Amino acid sequence: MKHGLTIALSKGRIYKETLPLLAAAGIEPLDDPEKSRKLILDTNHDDVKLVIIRASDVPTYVQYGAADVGVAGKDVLMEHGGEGLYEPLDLKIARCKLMTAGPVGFVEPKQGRLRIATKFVNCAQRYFAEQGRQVEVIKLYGSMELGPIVGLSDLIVDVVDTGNTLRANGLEPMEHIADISSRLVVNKASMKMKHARVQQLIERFAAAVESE
Ligand code: PRT
Ligand code: MG
Repeated sequence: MKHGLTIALSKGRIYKETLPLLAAAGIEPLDDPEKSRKLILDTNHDDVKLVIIRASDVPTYVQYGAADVGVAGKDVLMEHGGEGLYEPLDLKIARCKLMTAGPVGFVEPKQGRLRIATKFVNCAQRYFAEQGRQVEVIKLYGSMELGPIVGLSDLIVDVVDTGNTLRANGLEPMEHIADISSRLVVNKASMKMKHARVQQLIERFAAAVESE
């Protein structure tokens, strides 16, 4: 949108936890993305729209200006690299940890390359390279927990909250890579061209985060 504001969000936990922040900024969606099949939701403001997309696509939409702002997990941002984006605010929602995990009692072999299954290929490569560990990273799009069970990989890199999903699959969290929370991201051109609008949103979100 040339004027107005387009906000990119993913369904599920990010949408749910962003709703109160939007409300604090006076923005109310007119539809529920969990019930509607619409990909663009109107709001109580004619010129404010929400686009509902995959969590991992949010940085791309904002980078290319298809959305002016968005909410994305730090895991997704680390993996994307953050080109073309400002990241002005930690929203402190959808918190979790990026970790390595492996079979309970796993002992790392002294020789050979570890195989790591993950959708966070760049994060995993960077983490192990920084430690000078030789690994082979295998890209998956989901259900990483299966990797070690079926012998696809030794370990996985994934986000962990309670750890229940790992335990249910005979795995345990091992090494902590990063603390994760969701961030407000802003397209660089929108930050200039729609400064007043974007700044107001940042300030209202910031106040709502503070009061939590
Ligand atoms: O589902 P899709 O493939 O479209 O994308 P996504 O899984 O990245 O989206 P979504 O909505 O599930 O997650 C959005 C963001 O929420 C992530 O990018 C993280 O920043 C954040 N977040 C916070 C989490 C979790 N907590 C979390 N627990 N994302 C995923 N999980 C997974 C976890 O990997 C496990 O498989 O949820 C499952 C349950 O976690 P446990 O540890 O409580 O069992
Ligand atoms: Mg998911």
